[in-house]
Amino acid sequence: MNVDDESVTTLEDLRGDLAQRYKWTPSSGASVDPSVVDADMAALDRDGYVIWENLLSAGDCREIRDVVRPWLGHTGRNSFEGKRTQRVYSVLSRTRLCDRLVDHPRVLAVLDRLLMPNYLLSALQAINIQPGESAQLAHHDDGFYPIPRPREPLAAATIWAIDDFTADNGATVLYPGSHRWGKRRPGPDDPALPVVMPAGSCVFFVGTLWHGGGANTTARDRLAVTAQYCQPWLRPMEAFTLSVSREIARAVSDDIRRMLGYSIHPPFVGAVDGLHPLRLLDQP
Ligand SMILES: O=C(O)CCC(=O)C(=O)O
Repeated sequence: MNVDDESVTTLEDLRGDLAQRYKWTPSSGASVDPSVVDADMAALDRDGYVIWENLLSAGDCREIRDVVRPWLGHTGRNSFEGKRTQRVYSVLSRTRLCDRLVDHPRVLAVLDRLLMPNYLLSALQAINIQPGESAQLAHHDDGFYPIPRPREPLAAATIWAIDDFTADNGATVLYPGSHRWGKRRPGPDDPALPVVMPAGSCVFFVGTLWHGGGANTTARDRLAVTAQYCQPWLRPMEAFTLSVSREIARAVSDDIRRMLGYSIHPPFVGAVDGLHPLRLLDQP
C-alpha cells in the first residue's frame, strides 16, 4: 500500500471495501429478475415467510435422501432437537450435494436485500422427523442473539422439503406475521400454519418469525434440509471455519466460500493475521 494513500479519512470510508487483492463481488442472486425479488420481499415484509414450490426435481430429492440416509443415526439429546428427530450437522463437510440449496440464486437474491453484504452461513443441517415426534417448542431463529424485539431480523432460514411436507407428517409450523411481534410468544389462539408443500420446495423465513417443527402422526419420516444465514457481524451457530477443511473451501462456489467466513465485514471483522482470509487458500 502506498504510505501516502489518503483513501481512509472518515468513518464512512471504514465501511467500504478496503481489501486490495480480494475485492467484494456480487452474489449469484444478481441473476434473479428484480421484479421477482420485489414480490418475495413484499411477502416477507407482510407475512415473514415466502414459499417457493418445486425448485428441486424428484431426482434431486432422491439423491439427497440417498446420501443423507446412512448418516441418520441417533435421535435428539432433548425435546428441542427432538427425541424422535435425527439431525445431521456440518453437511457441507460431508457432501457437495446440498451446495445448490445453500447458494440457490433465489435465496441469495433475497438475502442480498435483507442482510448486509458478506452475510454468513450460520447452519446447514438435515432434519429427519420420525413417526411419533411431537411438535417442537415454538421459537424464532435469531432469538439466541440477545437483542430485544421488535427489530429487524438478524438472520434468515430456508427449510427445503426433501419429502412432501403434509399437515400431519411434521411440516414446519409457522405463525404468519409474528416477525413483527414485540416481546410476546405464540399462544393457543394464534393462527399456526403448517407449511404444506411438495418435495423439492423451499420455505424462506426471517429470523424473527416464530415457528417450530410439526408433530409427525404418520407412519413415515419427514426429511428436510435447512440452511440458516446471519448478519456478517454475528457469530454463526456452526463454526464452519473450524469444521470445513481448506480443501472443501476451495471446492465450493464463490458464494458459499464467502458465506463460510472467507470474507470480511468492513473494516476488519473476519481478518486472519491482519489479512483477507482468502489468502489462506492461496497457500498449498
Ligand atoms: O424441522 C423443522 O421443520 C423445523 C426445525 C427448527 O425450526 C429447528 O430445529 O430450529
